[in-house]
Amino acid sequence: MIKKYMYGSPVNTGAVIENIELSEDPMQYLNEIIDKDGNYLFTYLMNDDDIVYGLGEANRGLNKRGYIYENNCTDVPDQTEDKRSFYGAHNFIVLSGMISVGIFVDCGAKVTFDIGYTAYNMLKIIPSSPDFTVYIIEGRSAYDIVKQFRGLIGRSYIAPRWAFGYQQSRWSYENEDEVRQVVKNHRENNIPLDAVYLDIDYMEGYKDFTVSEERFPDFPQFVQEMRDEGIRLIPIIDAGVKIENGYELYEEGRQYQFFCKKTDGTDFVASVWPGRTHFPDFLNSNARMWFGSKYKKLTDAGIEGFWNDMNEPAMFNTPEGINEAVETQKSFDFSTNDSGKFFELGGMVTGLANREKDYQSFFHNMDGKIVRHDQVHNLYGYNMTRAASEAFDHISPDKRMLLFSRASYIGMHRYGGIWTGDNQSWWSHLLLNIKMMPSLNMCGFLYSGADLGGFGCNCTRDLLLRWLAFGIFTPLMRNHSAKGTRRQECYNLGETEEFKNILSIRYSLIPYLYSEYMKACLNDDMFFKPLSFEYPADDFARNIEDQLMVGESIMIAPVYEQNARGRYVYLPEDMLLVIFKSSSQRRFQQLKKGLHYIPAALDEVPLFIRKNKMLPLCRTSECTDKMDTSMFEIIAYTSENIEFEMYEDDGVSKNYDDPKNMVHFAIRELDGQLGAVSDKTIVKLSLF
Ligand code: MIG
Repeated sequence: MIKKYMYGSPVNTGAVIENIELSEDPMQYLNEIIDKDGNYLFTYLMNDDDIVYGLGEANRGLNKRGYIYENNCTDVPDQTEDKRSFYGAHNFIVLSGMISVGIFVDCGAKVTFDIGYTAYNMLKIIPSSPDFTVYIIEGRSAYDIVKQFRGLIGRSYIAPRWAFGYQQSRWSYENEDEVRQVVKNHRENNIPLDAVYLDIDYMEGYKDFTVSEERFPDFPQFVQEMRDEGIRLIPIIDAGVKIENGYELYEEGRQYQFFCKKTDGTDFVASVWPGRTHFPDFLNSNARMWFGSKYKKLTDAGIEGFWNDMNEPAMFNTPEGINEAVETQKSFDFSTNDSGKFFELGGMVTGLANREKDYQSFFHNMDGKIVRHDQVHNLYGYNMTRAASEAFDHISPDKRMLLFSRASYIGMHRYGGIWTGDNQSWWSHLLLNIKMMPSLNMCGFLYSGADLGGFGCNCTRDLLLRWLAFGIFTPLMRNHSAKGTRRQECYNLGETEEFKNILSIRYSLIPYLYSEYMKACLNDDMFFKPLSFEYPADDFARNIEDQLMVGESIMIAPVYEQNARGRYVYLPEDMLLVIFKSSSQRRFQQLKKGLHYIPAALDEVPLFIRKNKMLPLCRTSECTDKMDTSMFEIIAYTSENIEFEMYEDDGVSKNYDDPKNMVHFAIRELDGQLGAVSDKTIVKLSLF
């Protein structure tokens, strides 16, 4: 049951696809308060054991209680525990306790969720704009509410199957030879690999949709050379367009008036990587179409995937900000050395990037309606990604493209995935990654992942091993790191054998992971679920945040602490423990419901098969192009007849609803003995 309430005159964010009538009932659950300035505030008194799920890409735990979140797309290169804003703004929460209710605040401006920060039992929702829509979702359980919400916002973006392969990135692989070397090192060490990323240095002067001729003399030819190796190249696209006479994008954007404007009608200027730039008005449908069409320059060269960056939008500074800082500096008098002024001066310089004041100084033309940026700030990266996605519908109508973004808002989940931005090579960020994945799924972001190994800081071998051991379960599995940090490719952190083994597990799991991902996309379901969604009556499972359900058959419990040789794992039912050392080396143990200490060496990946479930595995391969999915091995934990429907298609076309896409696996009693039955060849059955 979904009820809709409108306040002021909100712009259409496009987050919701279902047409829902405005409710005439008074709003239940939330108290509505209007302060003396006319601002809205909604409150709810939580019970001591209520859990609050949701918020997608946000800081802290799976249970969002105990902190305050300011949903305002922000470039946050330093994701410490105190941060309130991340790159995405996903305003959906589910209160789960005696009462289960979902709340979605559809608003392009900042929305604050104070979830027991000011007072432990008080939930406060504070939209920063008077124009927004609230959806209240009632349901049987938190999980049921999430599914209804997902129906409301529409089918999630579907990535090609090759995007489930392992992907290697670095800021930046600077030229052809460096990319070749990366591929060669993986292949020579038998470390599987499907894609290599091109970060900003592949461009000519950081100009979008250009390729440096010096670094990539024959780009289409090079793209083909890599394709022949089973490798896709994934270039980055930044939001800002370089101001440079003669540069096509700049000239056209000016001519068609497609850049964001200031009050005086001139194009807004900020500096980012290319130097002085203009920002395309992605909230304008013509500008979207125009910018989107430019991706063709790279798809024509054979490119099949992109990542959209800096689209919060991030900015280093603006001329206005610099002027203010300079004036403050001039007024600083050393003879009095006023300390107040001194700190103001410092703050002005460090505060030049991503200033709220700058976000309030430019405007969008939303197809005729002029809107100040801060009122729709959270829709910017979303619409950049939408521009690309809608263009792909024309450029390659029958073939899926890989596309993901840094900034996002609910609604963007239909157009692309996300990566979670600049984390650090910290153990705490591995744990954050684990806790964030189910929250992202609740908000529709299924194709997602973090920079494995951590973006900033220097990664260590053990951290990368453990992070990959979790990453083999995330749809986007990409190792990425920042300029200036220690080289983080598997072959740069000592012996390669263990890395190769861990990645071999990923490749043998791809048919299962892809199936469960596709089923989640097609049924508005989740790929990663908190335990409480599967075992709602289990009070112990309810509070577990470091174990996740992955698809219908398995549970994972990653090790995320340095020097740990294993960890405690709670089993909400009897399960079969499988400890993988590689795709083909594994140990099994049947375990009873309850708490267990599970040893897991640095190069081991434990997973748990649920009672009466099975896991199909194929043979590992060096890239997805070479996967053989005609033969399977089945690990099953059952003493009864069971079935598993595996979704499988060609991985690139869009024929999702073809009944032939369901592959049938069954464990059945034949002649008094359980055996495996399938349309596929079963090479081995491990039955417990
Ligand atoms: O200001 O393109 O989050 O993944 O490597 C940094 C360089 C810009 C931020 C992205 C990161 C990327 C980096 N970018």
